[in-house]
Amino acid sequence: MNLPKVDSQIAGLIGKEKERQETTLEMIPSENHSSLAVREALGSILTDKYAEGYPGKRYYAGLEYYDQIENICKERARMLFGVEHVNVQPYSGSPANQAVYFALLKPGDTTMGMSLPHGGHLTHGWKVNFSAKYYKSVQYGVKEDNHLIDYEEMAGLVREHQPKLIWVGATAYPRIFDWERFTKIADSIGAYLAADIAHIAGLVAGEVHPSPVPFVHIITTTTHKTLRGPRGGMIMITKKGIEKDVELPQKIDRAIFPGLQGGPHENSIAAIAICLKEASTLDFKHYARQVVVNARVLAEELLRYGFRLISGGTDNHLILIDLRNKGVSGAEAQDRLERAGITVNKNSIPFDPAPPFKPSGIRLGTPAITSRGMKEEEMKQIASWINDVIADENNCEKVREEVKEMCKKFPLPN
Ligand code: DSN
Repeated sequence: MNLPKVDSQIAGLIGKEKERQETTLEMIPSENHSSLAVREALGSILTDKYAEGYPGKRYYAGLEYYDQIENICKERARMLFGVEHVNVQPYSGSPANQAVYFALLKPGDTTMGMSLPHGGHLTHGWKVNFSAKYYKSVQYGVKEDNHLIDYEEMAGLVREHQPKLIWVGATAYPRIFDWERFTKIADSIGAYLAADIAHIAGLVAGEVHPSPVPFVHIITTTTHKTLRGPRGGMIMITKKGIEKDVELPQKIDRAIFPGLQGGPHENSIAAIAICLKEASTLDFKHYARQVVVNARVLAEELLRYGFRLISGGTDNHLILIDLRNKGVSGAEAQDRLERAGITVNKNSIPFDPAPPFKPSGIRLGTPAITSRGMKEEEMKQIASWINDVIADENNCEKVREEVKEMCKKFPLPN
């Protein structure tokens, strides 16, 4: 390793972070442990060049191999998800979504998405985000009694406001999306339907969540969550998308470059290509299945300990706990669990009476711990630790030692 000689300060901090990851349970549902091959590509010489433009149509010389890498990446995404066109240049999920708006709407046009406090994403039209400041945003949500998406209310809002673009996707929704229902609602007014599958991309690739491909026009995703790649983003156009608008691929490509971005991060694109290869294997299908099984077992155990779960459980990789009956805020729970070596995040719950910075819930998930090889037995143990720590903060230190012992048996991938 050269880094310690060049910059011992940064090398030291990276070393400490590695040790933190090795000795704690990463349970933030949007995070994962990437493979060594992915990280080798990220740290490769590909970080050195500009590549503005697209393969075969660049604004810089010397890009023979960059072109090949980007084409391989696009083709792998096309094959894995079964789509017609892919752009792999978005720097991450928010820029990908921004490009969809930029390609399809004019400022002031109406867009619709699930509201952030009900589990949606900032870029789906939440009031502090560009998506609500530059466009007229209408938000749908979940029902108060069962926390499932209120499709009827949404259909009514669609009829009333006639949005040009409708988003489906979430950061804290533990259930399956009914793509068919969304497509009927969007088609009834001729709106573009976009699926943001950032959280569930790995579950879709692993065939444990229904694919939106037959139902939506556009799909955006990050590449670093359940898909287990580097930080990055992709935009995909489906057959249905091309049938609606034959120019959609060009509109999206032009929105990314030159519309919003400059030079793509080709080291990330190479790493995305590797993660897509990994996600095409049978091993990955087993992984995705185990992510869901682990989340379900964890949810069942938490219910046994008297935790209230939003929607009563989970169908995917994440769980949202309403902590109000435990007398502990989301922030306090996040802090206690961190002290115990279990990393989760405080999160608003639907209809949360508490403010967003001190919400009533925590969000946790199984993608990263499943990448370490943990299975049902470990989920039972983790639920018991969570219960101990939320019941009494004096248990944090004891649990911390036990977590360390378990982590030794499940090293990080590679
Ligand atoms: N920040 C991501 C998450 O944690 O879900 C969403 O973009």
